[in-house]
Parts: sequence; structure tokens; C-alpha cells
Amino acid sequence: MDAKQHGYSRLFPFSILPFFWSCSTESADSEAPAQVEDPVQEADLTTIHPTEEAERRVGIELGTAEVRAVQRRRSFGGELMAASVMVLVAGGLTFTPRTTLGQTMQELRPGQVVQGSADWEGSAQYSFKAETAGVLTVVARSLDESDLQLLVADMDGQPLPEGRSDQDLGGDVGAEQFAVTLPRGGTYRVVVETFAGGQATFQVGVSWIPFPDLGVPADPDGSPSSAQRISVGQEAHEDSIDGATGDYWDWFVLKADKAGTLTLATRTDGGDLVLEAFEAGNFAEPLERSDQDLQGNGGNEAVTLVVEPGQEFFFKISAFSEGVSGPYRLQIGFIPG
Ligand SMILES: [Ca+2]
Ligand SMILES: [Ca+2]
Ligand SMILES: [Ca+2]
Repeated sequence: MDAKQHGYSRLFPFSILPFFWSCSTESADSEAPAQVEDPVQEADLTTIHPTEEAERRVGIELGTAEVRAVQRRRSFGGELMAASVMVLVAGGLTFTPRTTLGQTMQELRPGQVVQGSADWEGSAQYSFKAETAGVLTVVARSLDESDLQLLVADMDGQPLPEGRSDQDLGGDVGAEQFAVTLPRGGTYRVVVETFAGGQATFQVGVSWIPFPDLGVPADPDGSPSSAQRISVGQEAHEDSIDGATGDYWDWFVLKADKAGTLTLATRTDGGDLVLEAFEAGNFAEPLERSDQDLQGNGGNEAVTLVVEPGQEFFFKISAFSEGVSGPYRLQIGFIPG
């Protein structure tokens, strides 16, 4: 497996295991909720073979199954049963780690260690206020052997450059610490996550070195909330990134006014770009990510999304190696339907 893809695919197989494990052990320990008499064997159930006409009338369609990477997203249909609560799910349920702007977060202050817990989705969020640029060191230790990882993000939830860490210090999966440069004064998010999702308890603390000379000017399109607006049908957009001056990436936002298939593509004469697509409100994990180096060119990338009228999508263009610069052209294609 390509190193660029590794962080994506390794999450999924493990993420569902704790869920099923906890269901089975908890229900095994509890008293049966009902007694069933004369149960019918599966082989004795009525089998229905609908005609083609019947299938058409009830809307049964066959489709092709495909295998895709999923980031921290778990969908379950049916009936969930835990020791003390039963949840009936009609159509299916999707859990997606999501952070909401303006959500109340506990503030971390330098020198203080606080105890925290990750929620069922495996994330706990804190804020940190910086007066100037500087270096923030984050330290976390699991209190329950959960595998932790750390993330420092801006207030949109966008990870900073070099803003993720999962070091498993000394072979202890719950022992994490790292230092990250905050590029200017402002409020940032510190996120303690569990590697496989699910609840965890831990201690977390930060230390801070103010370092104003590390400051770089704000990138005008460097966050989702200041994304450049683009639209279907417009001409190709010419732009560039220059990591050396703090222009690490460019954000774009597009609102679909029709249903169809949207394709964004980048073209360059050199360099190596990464193109990512996000849904509004979840900027830590992309919906789609392209670093395919199409036509053998590191800057040629494309993502395709099926869109509904009124849906808004965000796109981030960054260099594969931070600090690399170069011009690029962004093309927007759309097939209605
Ligand atoms: Ca870890
Ligand atoms: Ca930029
Ligand atoms: Ca690339």
C-alpha cells in the first residue's frame, strides 16, 4: 500500500470492532428481555419471488457494490441493543465526527493538566488562546489503555501544518506529545482523539512558548471560512500556493444549484498537489482526496462528487510537501442528472 494512502484505510477495520465487542459482552451479562416460545426456523420462513413487474413497482434495484476508504464514519441499520437502552433505527444511522463552530470548549491553560474523556465518536475538543505566534506543546496520557492521537486545528477545525501526531511513545499507544507552531495570535482547537473511535479517558495538558518572530501573515483563503467562491460553468481558475510565505493551501467553496456529478481537477506544469473535498462543518477528514498524480504529473488531480441542489462543498488545494510553491489551474466540470 502506498504510504500516502496508509492513514486512510487503516482506520476502518478496527473502528467497528469495539462496537460489536461492547454489544455482545453487555447483552450477555444482562437478563434476557423476553422469552420466546415456538421460534420459527429460518428455513421454514415463507420465500417470495416477485415478478419483474412487482420489483419495478416497489422500486427494487440492483447496484454494483464497491470498496472505498471510509474515515471515521460508521453506518448501521436495524436494531441496536445495549444493557439498559434499546434504540430502534428506522432507515439507518450515520455517525460522523463533526465539530460545530461556536461549540463550547474547555480552555486549556499552560501548565495545567486536566482530565478529559472522548465521546462515543472518539473525540474531545479544547480551545487554546495564543496572544502571538509561538510553539504549543500538547501532552496526553490515556487512563484506560485507549490508543490516543493529537490534533491541533484552527477554529474551523482545519488541522495546522504538521498539526497531527500519533507517536505511541515507548510503545504505549496512549502516550502522546508533540509541539506545533501556531502561526499567529488567535484561538485554536486542541483535539484528543482515539485511533479507533469510541470512548476514552485521559489527562491532557499544554505548555506554551510565545515566539512572535515565527508569525506569518494570515493566508486570505487559508481556511474554510475565508474560502474563495467558485461556481459551475465558470472559466478555469488560475492560482498558486507558496508555503514559504505561509500560503500553504487555497480553499474554495461551491454551492450546487442542480443535481448532477461535479468534478474538480487541477493542472500544473510541475510540483505535486493534493486536492481534497469536504462537507461543510467537517474539515478534519475529507469526503474525497486525490493524490493520484494523473497522467504521471504530480499536480494533476481530480475529485468527483454526486451533488444535490443546494448542497455546499469545500475544496482544499495543498502541496504534497509543505513549503513547496507553484502555480496551478483549477477546472470545474459538471454533468447534470
Ligand atoms: Ca496513539
Ligand atoms: Ca492560500
Ligand atoms: Ca499529487
